[in-house]
Amino acid sequence: MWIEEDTNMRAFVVAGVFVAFSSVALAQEVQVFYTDFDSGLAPEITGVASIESVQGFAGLGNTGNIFSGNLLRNDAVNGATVITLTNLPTHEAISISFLLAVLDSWDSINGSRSPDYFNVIVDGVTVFQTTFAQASGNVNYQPPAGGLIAPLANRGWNSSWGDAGYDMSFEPALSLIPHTASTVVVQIVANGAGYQGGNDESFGIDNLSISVTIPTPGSLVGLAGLGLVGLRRRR
Ligand SMILES: [Ca+2]
Ligand SMILES: [Ca+2]
Ligand SMILES: [Ca+2]
Repeated sequence: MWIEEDTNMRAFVVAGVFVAFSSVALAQEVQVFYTDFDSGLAPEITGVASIESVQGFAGLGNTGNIFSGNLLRNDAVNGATVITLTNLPTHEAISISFLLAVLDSWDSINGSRSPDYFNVIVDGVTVFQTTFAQASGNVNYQPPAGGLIAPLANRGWNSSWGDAGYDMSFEPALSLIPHTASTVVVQIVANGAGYQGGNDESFGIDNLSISVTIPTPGSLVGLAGLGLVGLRRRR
C-alpha cells in the first residue's frame, strides 16, 4: 500500500528500504584463498606440510565442508605450517576456516606429558589457542554447536590412539579478525612443554579457506538510491 500524501508513512517506507539494503551492503566477505589439498600443496603454503590421505575422516563434516581425499598433516613440535598471502584487496577483517583433525595422544594442559597446545597465529599474534584431552588430562576444546564433526575414535595414523575432528568455521576467534594490511602470514602450529609430535601427537587440516571482509560504502548509497527510485515509480 502506498499513501502518497502521508509524508510520515513515506519516510517510514523509505527508511525501511534503506535498512533492508544496508544490512547486505555494509560489508562483503570475499574468499582470497582456498585449498582442499587434493591437488598437492599450494605455493602459498610453506613450513611443515605433508600431504596425506584423510584416512578414517573421509566423509565427515558438515554439508559442503567434509574431509575428502588428502589433508595437510603437521607432525612437528613447534614447527609451523605457514600460509602467506599478498596483494589482498582493501579490507577491514580476515576470517580463517578449516577442518581440523586432532591426531592421536594429545594430553591437554593437565595430562602426561603436557601441556599440548594448538595455535593459530596471524601476523605474529596468537588469535586462537586451545588444547585437546585425547590420551590424558581433562581440559578439551569446547567447540560451538556444529563444531564437533568427528568424536574421539581411532580414525588412522597411530592405531593405539583415538583421533577427533572439528569444523573450525564455527570458531568465533577465527572469524572477523581485525586486519587491514595488504599481506598476511598465518601460522598453524602445535607446541607446549609436553607436546611430542611425530607418531604420538600431530594434526591435520583440510578445506582451508581464508576470506577478507571488504567495506562497501559506495554500494550502500547506490542500493539505497535504487530503492528510492523504485518507490517513486509507484506514485
Ligand atoms: Ca581434502
Ligand atoms: Ca589414531
Ligand atoms: Ca603430550
